Amino acid sequence: AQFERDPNGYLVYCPCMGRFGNQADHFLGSLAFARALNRTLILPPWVEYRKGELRSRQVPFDTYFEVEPLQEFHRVILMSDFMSHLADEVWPASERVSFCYMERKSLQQEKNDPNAPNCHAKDGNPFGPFWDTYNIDFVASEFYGPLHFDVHHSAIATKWQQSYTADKWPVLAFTGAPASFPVQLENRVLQKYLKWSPRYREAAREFIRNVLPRGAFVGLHLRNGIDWVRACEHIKDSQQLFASPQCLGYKNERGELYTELCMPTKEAIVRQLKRIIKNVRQSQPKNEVKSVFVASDANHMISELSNALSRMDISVHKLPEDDPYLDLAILGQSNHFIGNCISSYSAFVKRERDTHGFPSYFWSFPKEKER
Ligand code: GFB
Repeated sequence: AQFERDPNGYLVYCPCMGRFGNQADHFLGSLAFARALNRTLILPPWVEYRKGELRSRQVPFDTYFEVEPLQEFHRVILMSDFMSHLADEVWPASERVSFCYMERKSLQQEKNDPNAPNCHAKDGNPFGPFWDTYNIDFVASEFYGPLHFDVHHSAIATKWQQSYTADKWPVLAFTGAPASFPVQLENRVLQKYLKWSPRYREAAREFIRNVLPRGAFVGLHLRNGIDWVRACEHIKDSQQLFASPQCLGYKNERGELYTELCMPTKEAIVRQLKRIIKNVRQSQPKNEVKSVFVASDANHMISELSNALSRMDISVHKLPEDDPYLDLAILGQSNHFIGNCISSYSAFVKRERDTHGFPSYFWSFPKEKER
């Protein structure tokens, strides 16, 4: 049978924190966690937010990524497949328990609420819409603290298995991802099992072939929307911010945070891009850079970059319509990539490129003075 029950049990979670980059970090950690517990990972849909919409949208996992390559690493099943073919038998509605570390207060809850502590797994957006997508309601809550998810540095997986055996707890359903953000160093390599779906692979290939001029191209990620400007203010009082360990190291062994790492100036962007293009001209004269592809959430700087590069005969491009996933797929294929060290969206591209041995750089890194 195609959908045979896994006697070792299942694990499911809501990617309830952040947008795609955050969810991807969490996915890699959850995959490692499911494998350490030897439970099948139920592949959740990606949670997306559209302007003007009150409820998140749930996009099936395989819209963007293939399921099969993941099987090489560990057993996985699409959430829709699990719910329609296995849930009745494995996880009947009367036995659905939500897992959280400790009590989560409901948004409406009074201070001295007489009700028993609860995970309130469906409280608010995206929590409610996520589980509603599959008509899942919870009948009880389970607090798993002080267990945690760091399966690489402790025997915690065994403790999970002892506390929650598969026969008594066939499905562990987590309120949030059983993983850390940013992704643990040890789990970065799991990126190699995330392969773009044929639709995105094809779309990226077509754009590169039909729109970009023949020859090498540099991919840029410019993260500069208003949410980002605000987020960058936290640089001042943090050791790490979002994906910063990808360039500074997980223990800041390659330096401390500084503002330009988060918000490079326009001048610095142009300077660094030109320098990289010149370096490529010298080191790889046969594979000259002919164009630049810009991905951005806000300002693509198309005219500034076009002006700066016109004398080098290099054209600057972006997608005709906003598509965060196609942007990612194209950046992954560029000959050279410059991303934002703090952004987990850039981090996705960097990890994917690392699996292919493609070169990547970060804006304003290393720090100007130290270069
Ligand atoms: O992916 P994400 O968690 O990365 O969130 P960061 C940024 C979102 O902005 C992406 C859009 O999922 C996209 O929807 N976006 C960013 C882009 N860059 C691009 C781009 O080049 N092209 C397109 N089309 N869309 C942080 C979060 O975002 O932002 C934090 O990690 C926090 O949780 C902070 O919310 C403000 O890591 O960049």
